[in-house]
Amino acid sequence: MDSLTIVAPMTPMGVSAVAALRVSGTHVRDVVRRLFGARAAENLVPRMANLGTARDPQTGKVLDSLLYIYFEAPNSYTGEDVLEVYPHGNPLIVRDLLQAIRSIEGVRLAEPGEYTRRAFLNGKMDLTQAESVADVIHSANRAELENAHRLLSGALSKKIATLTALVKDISARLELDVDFAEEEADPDFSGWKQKFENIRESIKGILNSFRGKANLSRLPLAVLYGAPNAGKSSLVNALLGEDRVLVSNVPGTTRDFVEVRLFLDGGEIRLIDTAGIADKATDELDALSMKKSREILDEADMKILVVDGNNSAGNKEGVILSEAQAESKDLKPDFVVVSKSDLAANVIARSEATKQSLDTSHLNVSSKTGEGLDDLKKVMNAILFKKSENAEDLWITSEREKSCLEEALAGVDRVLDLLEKNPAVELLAFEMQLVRRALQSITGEISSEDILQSIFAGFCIGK
Ligand SMILES: Nc1nc2c(ncn2[C@@H]2O[C@H](COP(=O)(O)OP(=O)(O)OP(=O)(O)O)[C@@H](O)[C@H]2O)c(=O)[nH]1
Ligand SMILES: [Mg+2]
Repeated sequence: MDSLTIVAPMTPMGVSAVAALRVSGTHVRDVVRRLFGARAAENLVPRMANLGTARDPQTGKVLDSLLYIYFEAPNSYTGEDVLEVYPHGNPLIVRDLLQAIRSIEGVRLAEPGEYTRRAFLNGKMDLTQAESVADVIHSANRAELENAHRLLSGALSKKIATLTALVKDISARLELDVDFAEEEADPDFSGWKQKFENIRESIKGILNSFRGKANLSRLPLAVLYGAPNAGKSSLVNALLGEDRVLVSNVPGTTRDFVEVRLFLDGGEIRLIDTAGIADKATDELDALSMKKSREILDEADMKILVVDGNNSAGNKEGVILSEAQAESKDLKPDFVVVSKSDLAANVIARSEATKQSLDTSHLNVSSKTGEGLDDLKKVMNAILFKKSENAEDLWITSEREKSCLEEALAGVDRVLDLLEKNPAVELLAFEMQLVRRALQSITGEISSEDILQSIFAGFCIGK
């Protein structure tokens, strides 16, 4: 990869109040001069917001009046000279501005992840941090995001550095032993074994924390199901706070399942409204709808059974809930919503037992008055975003880091195996070196062009 100055938009190409572009490299001052004039370039103060009029360097045409900030190397994201410009968020302006900057000699469009790649190459962050930048951007829930922030702040780097130092220290002593090997008849390995066992445990601990990204970015899925007319679609609308799905007093209104996105405290979820499931299908289409409802329930992380609170003989809590039980014999719900609590002038809506909501397995809800909706969201949040036991938990998400750790672990296993056999010290030293190199490649102390290429190719443009 060359060392030209790079430019890219940092924000998506759409209409917004403000957009942002970033330029990084040795030609940044030149870019300021060509866009904003010689005076602007001379008066450039690092880290100060400037208001200016950007003009096309070729034609002199005004592109936009905007804010820009200059960061002087090495005090910038990439460690190079950086210019950030904040035009109005009109895609036409962003394109023209991008074109104008690209046309300046020595400047080209940035590749995906190239800013972060340069930040790594200039020692601004190590590889575990660079990889976590993508996690910070793409985390789909709060727990993931918090972990990504811990990785970005170097929590894993620290663990790996401690391990590497330990391995280095033992290696150094081994090499000393290799030098004096002739004098010593039988080196004593007993103390070392424990040290390696400890290193093995630490590596295994980090390895076991691995959670694949594919799994991480999947949004949790809640599915509403129940008898026709129970009030499922009304509940979706009430949870969203808008009339998104069709509601009517005709049973069988919802035929195909409808999916919406809902924001809970812990993050975004998928919420699916299904066709009512009756004992008997009224026609072929009805049978098909019910089959689909059952299929989607198989994928659910949380099955919410909606029972009609206004449609039960006697309206007794016991009756409604036993109905729910009968209904759910083959589809065990994770939670039961008793709907239409505004209508049910009944025991269940007034019952103290059901009002202590959160720790019970059912809740009275009215889509009309909003009763119980907040509590329902809390329950959904608790079930769909299970809190990790320890707020300080750290897990790795990178396949690359995982395979480096596996390599290190295999090396330590070989060392432990050798130690059993009273080996030649040279052999031990050799294996230790492999372990050290595997650890060093996690943080990128050792890296190759191929590795960097594969890491940063997955980033977005402008990051
Ligand atoms: N008063 C009152 N009526 C409700 C409430 N929720 C739903 N309803 C009414 O109950 C009827 C059925 O509501 P829907 O939301 O369409 O029921 P559904 O479970 O989606 O029904 P299907 O799609 O046919 O399975 C409609 O007439 C709604 O207006 C509520 O909380 N209070
Ligand atoms: Mg419906």
